[in-house]
Amino acid sequence: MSNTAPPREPETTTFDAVIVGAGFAGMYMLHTLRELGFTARVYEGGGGVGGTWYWNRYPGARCDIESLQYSYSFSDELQQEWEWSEKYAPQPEILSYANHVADRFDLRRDIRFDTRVTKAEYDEGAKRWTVETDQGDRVTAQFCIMALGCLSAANKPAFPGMADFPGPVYHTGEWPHEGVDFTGLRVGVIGTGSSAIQSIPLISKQAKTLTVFQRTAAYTVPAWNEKLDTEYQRRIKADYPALRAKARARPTGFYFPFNTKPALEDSPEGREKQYEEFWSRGGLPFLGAYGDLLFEKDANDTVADFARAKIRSIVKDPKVADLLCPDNVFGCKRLCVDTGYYETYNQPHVTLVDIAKTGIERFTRTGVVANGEEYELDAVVCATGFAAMTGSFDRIAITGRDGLPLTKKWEAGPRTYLGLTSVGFPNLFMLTGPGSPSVLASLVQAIEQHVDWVADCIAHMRDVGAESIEPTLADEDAWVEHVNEVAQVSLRSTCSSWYVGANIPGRPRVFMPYIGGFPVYVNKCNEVMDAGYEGFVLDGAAETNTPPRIRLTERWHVPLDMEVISPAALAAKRVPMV
Ligand code: N01
Repeated sequence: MSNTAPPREPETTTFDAVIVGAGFAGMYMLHTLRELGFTARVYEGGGGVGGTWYWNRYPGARCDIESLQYSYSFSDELQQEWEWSEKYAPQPEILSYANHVADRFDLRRDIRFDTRVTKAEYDEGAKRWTVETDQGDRVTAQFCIMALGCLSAANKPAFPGMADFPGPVYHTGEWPHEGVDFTGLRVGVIGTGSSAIQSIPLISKQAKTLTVFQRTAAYTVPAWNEKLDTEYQRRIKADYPALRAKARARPTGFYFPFNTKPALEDSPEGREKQYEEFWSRGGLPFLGAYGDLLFEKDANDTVADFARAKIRSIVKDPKVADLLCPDNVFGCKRLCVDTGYYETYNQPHVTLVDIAKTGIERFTRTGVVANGEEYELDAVVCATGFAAMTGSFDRIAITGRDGLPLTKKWEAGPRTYLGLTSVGFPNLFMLTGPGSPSVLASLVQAIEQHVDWVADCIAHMRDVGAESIEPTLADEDAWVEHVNEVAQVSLRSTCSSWYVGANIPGRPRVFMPYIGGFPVYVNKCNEVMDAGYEGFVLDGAAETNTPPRIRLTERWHVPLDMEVISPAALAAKRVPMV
């Protein structure tokens, strides 16, 4: 589904770094390394930059963190010159932004598009990585930087009989560039996560009939998206650093007003008022109504009841409303944000099919069978999500020291030090890898913080003449244990979500992102660096007295003096949204 790239000669060059992926992470990594005087090659499977925003072109795709925050902060000129049109920008605008960044910083000349990395192998003697691609490239680099994206390996279940179905079957994460016209068609959508919830209202506007197959009902909060007020944008830009600083100090890495008081200490009337107030603000900040919602089941029950009452007030058919009411913990799976999702089910041509018990039984020549009944369809949309966080690593044959495959090391779940590195894989960095806040933070900020840390680290290695960096097993084990321990504090670890790999049969069940809060994590990364890369072994360093260079990382120093973000607040279960 990418543009066809002109044929080119396979490369056999050597670089300081190979970067895999030209999404927001790969682009900023390239820019930063070039600024520091390193050579880098980026390989990108798509025909253009943008990663997630290149592939996810389904109707209704848009960000659910305000665009003014869901954007790079590293260049003030960039954040000043770019004008967002809506509170939550639609996918084409975010993709234009990514292209603007690529042009502005002249990134394309070091990116090879339509090129998938197939293999990355560490040569211990040379202390370098050899990277191979599906276009015949075979290059070497001291550093291999995985900028793969957390949600980029599409989950495409192989339903029985799929080959017999003559109509098109789309996946939201690999949407045709030319768009899809569903006018007059009988359309089926499988899945009811964020992608489905964004696309269903728009697909229903075109389709003759729309049948939604739901395995698990999801909670969704209205976005109340709107044109971005120019005066508001002007005010933010007048002091953009202030907004960025406030965002960095938040557990999620993005700013919105929230409340740390416990729901259970409020009266039922007080809670109702508070939930109404936060519902009217809409979006993910709804979870900031109280501090204990993701820690105390009884508190969570109050918000879940409120959300179910909202569903029942919108959906006219009580049976359909019942099916749409989730019975799990509110916000346990990632909260969805919608525009007119529940209202869609009030239309007579839209049908909701509960497949919780039987799943999709099979495809046929004329449609899809579920619960023993055939639904006649012309086209099917699989909004079935992704093999999150580790799926994109699994697609590359990554082999570390002593021939150790990464898939083997991560057989029982990912093991990393800080979500950045893994024992046995020297000089391999992961941007927003498992064990870092990644998907629980505003991803662009999480990306920038990782890129800055990695760039400072690589520059320090050059300063001291170090050939390789690798965490110690003891420090990695301790970090993995900490990541798991903190996850247990949150109700988020209790359900079968993609955070724990439970959306795909056979994957190990491990809570993958770090849930201790973005600033707590950032400070840990900074402490590690300040202490001379504590927990790492830097091999071959000639100059041992050179202090770590904290050039880019400096801007991520966050005071942990706010009650809401301190580890103590986490222990006291008063940190909204983690
Ligand atoms: O994927 P999902 P998504 N048979 O995994 C169902 C980000 N994102 O693409 O819940 C039948 O959430 C599955 O059922 P169940 C965001 O982080 C952001 O929607 O596993 N059904 C579920 O209903 C989000 O969380 C935005 O029981 C099957 C659905 O398919 C993440 O990406 C927009 C099935 C998959 O939901 C993933 O979202 C879009 C099967 N075999 C995405 N397999 C923004 O708003 C899966 N399902 C920024």
